[in-house]
Amino acid sequence: MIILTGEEIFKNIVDSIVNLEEDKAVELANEALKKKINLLEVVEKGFSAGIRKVGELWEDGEFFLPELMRGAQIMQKCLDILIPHLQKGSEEISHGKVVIATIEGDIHSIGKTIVATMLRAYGFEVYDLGADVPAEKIIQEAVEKKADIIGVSALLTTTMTGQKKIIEILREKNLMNKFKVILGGAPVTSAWVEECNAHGSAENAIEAVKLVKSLLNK
Ligand code: B12
Repeated sequence: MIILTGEEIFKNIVDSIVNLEEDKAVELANEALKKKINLLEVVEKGFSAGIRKVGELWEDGEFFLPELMRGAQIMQKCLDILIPHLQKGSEEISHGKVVIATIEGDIHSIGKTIVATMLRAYGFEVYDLGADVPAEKIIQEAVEKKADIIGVSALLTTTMTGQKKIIEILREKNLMNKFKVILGGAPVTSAWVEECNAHGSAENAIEAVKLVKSLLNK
């Protein structure tokens, strides 16, 4: 029997996603659980790194859309195994309420789901509205749930404008003082956050937790 270290498992996970090997990816997810490897690292250094590599191969024309979709499917299956364990031991008290969604026109949900999971694990009450959600709906939910934070994900340059729209609507409705709005997704830059007049952005789930904590003084 070969005993793998954490770093070797991360590399094998990346390879299993890039090679679209579902059985192997699932086996490695279970192995990481069994070995009690830091699951956030498993997600970030393993599965997320793998799916981003698939994205690069697709951009370079080495992969086609069905392969990109297959990679995402395998990643989702593995996340379904890991997420309940990431949430285990979550703090019971609520440090604040977060409404999170991927903006209208955009079906990318993987990163947003990881952020929602980590926020829950750190004791925030999270309402995940899913993907392809209209700006008006996100605001309506935030008002109804009396959220402290609105988190908006966008992975496409064409849907990023929806992040700005959220803030424009909040301003029109005089609701800007009720929420902190945070943005995320690969194309989001600090210049974009500034242009939108948002309260911040985060490159990954741990940074998102730190950002939410600092915005709520936790
Ligand atoms: C997987 C994937 C898909 C999957 C999505 C499956 C799913 N259920 O999510 C599928 C196959 C469906 C897909 C479809 C498409 N995709 Co796609 N996809 C990707 C890919 C390879 C990875 C995205 C991902 O899951 N990354 C892993 C996660 C963990 O990272 P993340 O999303 O960045 O999230 C992290 C941070 O950004 C941050 N974060 C994320 N959200 C939030 C929110 C908040 C509030 C905060 C604080 C932080 C935060 O924390 C997360 C955790 O670390 C990217 C490439 C890339 N490098 O991003 C292309 C990519 C985003 N896709 C792209 C494209 C073009 C498409 C399609 C238009 C393709 C097509 N022709 O149909 C469609 C879009 C359809 C639509 N209307 O949305 C382009 C976008 C180009 C652009 N500049 O706009 C990319 C960049 C690929 C490329 N290199 O060209 N895609």
